Amino acid sequence: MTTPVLFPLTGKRVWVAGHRGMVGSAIVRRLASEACEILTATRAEVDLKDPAAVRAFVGDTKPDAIFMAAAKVGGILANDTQPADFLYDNLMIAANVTEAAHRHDVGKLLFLGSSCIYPREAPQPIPESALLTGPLEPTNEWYAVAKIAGIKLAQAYRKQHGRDYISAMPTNLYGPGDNFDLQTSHVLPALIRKAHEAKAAGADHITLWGTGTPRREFLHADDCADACVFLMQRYSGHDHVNVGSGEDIAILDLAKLVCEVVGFTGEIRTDPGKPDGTMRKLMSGETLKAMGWAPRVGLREGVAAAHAWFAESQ
Ligand code: GFB
Repeated sequence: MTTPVLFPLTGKRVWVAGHRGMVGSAIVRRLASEACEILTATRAEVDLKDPAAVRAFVGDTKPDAIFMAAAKVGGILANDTQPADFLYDNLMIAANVTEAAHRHDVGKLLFLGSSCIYPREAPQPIPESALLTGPLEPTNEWYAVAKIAGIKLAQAYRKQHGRDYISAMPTNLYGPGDNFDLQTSHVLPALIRKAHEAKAAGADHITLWGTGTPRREFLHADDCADACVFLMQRYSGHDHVNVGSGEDIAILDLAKLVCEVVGFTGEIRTDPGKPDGTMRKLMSGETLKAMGWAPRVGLREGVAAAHAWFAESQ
């Protein structure tokens, strides 16, 4: 049975912070089927790292609800090489938006985190209760610490001020509008690009980073957006909620799937000189499943759609 709606979006003014990003744009697409007014601001209009600018925007536009989809994001290498940016930018964004929401009486806020908040050696599948039970994965601890602070901000404003601020923790996401830059992207867009370009160039191989043995769970951005809208409407609680697909795959098997979808038949090589990161981070999706939510986009279908989007954008 699906959990009832506690916070209807009908007639509400809803700010999607980060509406140009992959997740933010998916939330905007998803909200098109709700009778709400969508508010957006570009980075040039409001710098989310500037407290006064965020406060002024929220005061002027008076949203009823905020989806916090804005973040500095990137793959394993970007996280590992720009720790100050990943920590500072994400801390500032979380703190500024949450504080401005409280000051201007925004009724509901959903903060979006990441599965990297969990300890490196967390039990698999990872329950929400594993948060802060052990050391983090070093390649992304800076981003993880900022995202943990975002969860704690939502909980603190709930506890001290009675605010209905909640958090969702999505797994590794992919989809249209993803970052396909090979140095800074996540693995899935990187593999799509590598296979696509190798096929076009008639190359005989592509090379993965790391050993290919780590496992990752992937969720399409449209499923993530649907889960965020679901939680915004139907969840009110202190604890963050995992948002995943419930299945993971080894990176080498993912590469094979991508090559099949793209039509690249060459060799797949590995590069153990590049970091593997955490070996596994499959989340438990039981909380959200028990509320009546399920993902819709299968991995092969989603990869094909992401590849089509990439090919068209070239
Ligand atoms: O997606 P990814 O960069 O991030 O890497 P994480 C996942 C796995 O894919 C790692 C391997 O084991 C990589 O070594 N991989 C293989 C590749 N080939 C490639 C490639 O060409 N590019 C990339 N990027 N990876 C991120 C965190 O961790 O996940 C962030 O750094 C965030 O903080 C995000 O949480 C969701 O899954 O390791």
